[in-house]
Amino acid sequence: MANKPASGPRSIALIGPYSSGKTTLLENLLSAAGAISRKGTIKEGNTVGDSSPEARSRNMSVEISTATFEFGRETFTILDCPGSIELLQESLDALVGVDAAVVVCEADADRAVAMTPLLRFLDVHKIPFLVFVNKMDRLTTDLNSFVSALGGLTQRPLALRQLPLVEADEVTGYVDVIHRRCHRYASDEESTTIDVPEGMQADLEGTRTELLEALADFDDTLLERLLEDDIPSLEEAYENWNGAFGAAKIAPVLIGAAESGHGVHRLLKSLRHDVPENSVTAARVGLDKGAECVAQVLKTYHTASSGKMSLIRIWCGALRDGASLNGQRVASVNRMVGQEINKLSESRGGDIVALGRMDGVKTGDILSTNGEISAPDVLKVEVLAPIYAFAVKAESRQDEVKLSDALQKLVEEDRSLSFEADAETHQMLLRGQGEIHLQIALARARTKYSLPLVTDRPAVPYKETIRKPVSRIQGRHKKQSGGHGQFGDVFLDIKPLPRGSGFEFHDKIAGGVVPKQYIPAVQNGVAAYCERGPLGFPVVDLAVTLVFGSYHAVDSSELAFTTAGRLAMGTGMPQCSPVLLEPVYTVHVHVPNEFTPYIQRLLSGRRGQISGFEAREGWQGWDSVSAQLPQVETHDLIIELRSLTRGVGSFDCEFDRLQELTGKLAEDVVAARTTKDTA
Ligand SMILES: Nc1nc2c(ncn2[C@@H]2O[C@H](COP(=O)(O)OP(=O)(O)O)[C@@H](O)[C@H]2O)c(=O)[nH]1
Ligand SMILES: [Mg+2]
Repeated sequence: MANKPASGPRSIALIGPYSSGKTTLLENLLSAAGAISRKGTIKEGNTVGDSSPEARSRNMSVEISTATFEFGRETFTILDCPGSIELLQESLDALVGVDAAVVVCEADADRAVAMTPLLRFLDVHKIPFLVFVNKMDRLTTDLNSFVSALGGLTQRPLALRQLPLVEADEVTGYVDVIHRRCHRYASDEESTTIDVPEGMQADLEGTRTELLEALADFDDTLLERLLEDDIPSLEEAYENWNGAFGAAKIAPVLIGAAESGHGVHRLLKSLRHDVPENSVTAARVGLDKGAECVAQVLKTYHTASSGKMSLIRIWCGALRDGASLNGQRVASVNRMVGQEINKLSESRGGDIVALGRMDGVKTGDILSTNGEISAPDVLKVEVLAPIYAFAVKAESRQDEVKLSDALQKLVEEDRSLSFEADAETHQMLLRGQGEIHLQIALARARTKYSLPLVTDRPAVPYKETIRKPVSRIQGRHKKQSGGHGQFGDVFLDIKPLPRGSGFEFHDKIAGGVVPKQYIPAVQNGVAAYCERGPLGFPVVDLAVTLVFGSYHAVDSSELAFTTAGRLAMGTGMPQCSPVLLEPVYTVHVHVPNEFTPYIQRLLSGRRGQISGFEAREGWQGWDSVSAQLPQVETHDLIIELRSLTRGVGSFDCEFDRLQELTGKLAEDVVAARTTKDTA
């Protein structure tokens, strides 16, 4: 094989489930490339990735770490993405900006389904990827069944590029399917070549044929030759391979054990050979033309030492210090390696670099010298809808002002995080993708912004209404304690209205028994009462009619009539058979259809009324189950949903209506409301 000329910088994202070994793999790639001399480990907490205190304390990646290194005269930037499903937004935002992805996973067929959201995203956005099956040192399951389970989740055929060499129940190396060569792993070094064992020959030829057939599926010449038994040469197979990978038509599967460096050197060589260069990727996304510098923001960081940093992918053109992007001067162009930030004087197409202090620039933005280029569809990433929330407030009252500033920064760093004051409960709500996601945000608020927060369960905005009418209820306010007295006297009819009608006030005073100017005051008193009814909640769906009353020429006043109105309500409402109303949401739960029956049980168990289920649009093998679910049951729905569906289930929901709540549940809500008041 002829050596290719050195190409420009290329970038690769490491993605895959939590704990599959991505951060370990990054460390070992850096070591294999000679970029670091001492390898860190997750256990010792000294890897290049995961350098933030939140990551170290949890032993998991909480945000993207980047590392740039040289390998054989070529520059690679690796983005080590967090694997937790709750931190998915980070990975999606970054994936659109890389030349290829490495899906790092363990050979566990049962857990393959957890990778559906990522694989689907790679397919929709036509991003080249290869699979690195890690932890082959723990030979617990069957590689073939895993690969076929994974293959069912992507439109692209998966092709085993290596077969494991098993000696004495251990994977000690691999057979290269294209080269027909066998390699035995040598610790941390390039492997040694040995003869392909006799027993593996048949398997090797079979896998090789499968691979060629997969390639022939979209290459008619190759197909014809295969039909005529004209088997192509190694060079031809190799070239086909490369083009097919870069065009996102096939996904190679490599194996190894990152922790011991096994298969890592081979992976590095594959990346060098197979990952498309900038010109190919930029053409794929349609940003390869013109002399302009065009870039995209993949991630925003707020660092302690250098302030805001926008990690960008340069699609085309060159970028120098002092240039302008979207009308803003670029203050500094930097290389980020873990926590280290180093200034660069220039960068070019294919580079991933961090720009300092670009105010007003957000993750996902397309930046260009003329500021007029908008994102092509393939580069647009949807922001995930929030599915979990905490009510938050500053631990100390003096920090209230700092609160919104810190939350603003957190939200800038992570688009799937949001906060707002709830209009009805007046709580400040921090929303995101799950409990871990929000806990990480809270830990950051505490450490990075010195803002300790306390959390609470979000309150449900219960309401109440009445079921029976009453008439001519009197409210009489009279005070005569020397000087100017107070006098107001009203009679009200109160009656329930249909759900959703709100509050109505009518005036049926005849003969001026309550003078005109006092009527709005009565209405105000009634409305003030309705802010908190007999059960302790805002009252809705009722009509109140002022039917009679009396006044005093000297002592009557607006205030006296407001009080009279409120008194009449206080007397009348408890006689109207008040009832609690709880908000009910329409929810759509999305799961692989093998889980559909569990979800129906889950929703029924949460007082849900299931309205049906159907195939989820655009998601092969998935269902969407629809139901009406009380709001209080949506709060931690995602936690149980994930535990029932290997982490992949999700839902969306919207307010539908208020519904009567009676019995023990209602009593508990009212009791809790009363306790809160007296506490
Ligand atoms: N047995 C074994 N364990 C590994 C291997 N690679 C990583 N690990 C371990 O798997 C755990 C998760 O690794 P990490 O790199 O943090 O995974 P990430 O969440 O994908 O970044 C750590 O305890 C690693 O030591 C491997 O090749 N073999
Ligand atoms: Mg990690």
